[in-house]
Amino acid sequence: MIKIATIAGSDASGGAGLEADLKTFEEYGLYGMTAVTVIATMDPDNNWAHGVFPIDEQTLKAQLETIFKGVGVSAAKSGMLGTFHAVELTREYISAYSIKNYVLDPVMICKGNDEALNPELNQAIAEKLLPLAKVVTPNLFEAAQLSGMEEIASVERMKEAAKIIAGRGAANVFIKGGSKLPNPTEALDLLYDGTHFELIKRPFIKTTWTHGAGCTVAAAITSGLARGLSVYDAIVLAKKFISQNLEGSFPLNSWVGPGNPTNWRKNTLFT
Ligand code: PXL
Repeated sequence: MIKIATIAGSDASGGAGLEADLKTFEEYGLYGMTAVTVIATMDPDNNWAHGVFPIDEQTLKAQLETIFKGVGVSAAKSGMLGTFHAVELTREYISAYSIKNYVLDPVMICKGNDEALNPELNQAIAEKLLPLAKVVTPNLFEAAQLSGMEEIASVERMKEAAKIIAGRGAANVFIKGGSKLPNPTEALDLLYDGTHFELIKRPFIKTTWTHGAGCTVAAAITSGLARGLSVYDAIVLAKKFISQNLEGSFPLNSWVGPGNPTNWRKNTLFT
């Protein structure tokens, strides 16, 4: 059995965070493990406002010992880290256990917020984790934060940002254009491997709420790498997976709707 881990927040509503990661690992036929960094909750009496409850350093370290020392993994990803000690411990374990297939999802905002949760934490993520990342998966906002650029709203600007982020140490930079680019009928993402740019296009799937798509894409890329795919092939497969996931998205309540990680089974993802 191929083993894989996520160092990420728990989303009590189940659509994002490590819950999305685990569901994705499962669909790829892998054995998933989790180190919980924060617990995110949503308040049904206050417009689904997010609460974030950090896990203390000792408890996080004990989880990482279990996973990396106690079991071992073929690949790992990190998502919402939330604290400086989570950034530092992630750096420590990914490097001490020489995890080559490490995917950094630099989660800086939750859907709907355009403010970085903590700019200093984002800088720590850039400095300590980019040099370890086989792939980093920022959206346009996160790419601006990681590159120090202002607004990114064109493919040319995405390329500029990708070069800067690669210069900060990431082996491959995968910037998700999403719905914020001028032509919203197309989901346009950019992969830069330090030498070549590759534009990856798929039809844009319009959903009402989608929640957890970024987590799912990064988890799917990590899963592909764990299975031995190249970075490019892992990304192309992850894009198929997220398209089918989003085609099956559904409402949880009037605020939020996750994707459906099992939806690909109805189609032919792996053919
Ligand atoms: O989608 C970003 C995200 C990541 N991780 C956790 C979250 C969210 C958004 O809600 O709760 C734990």
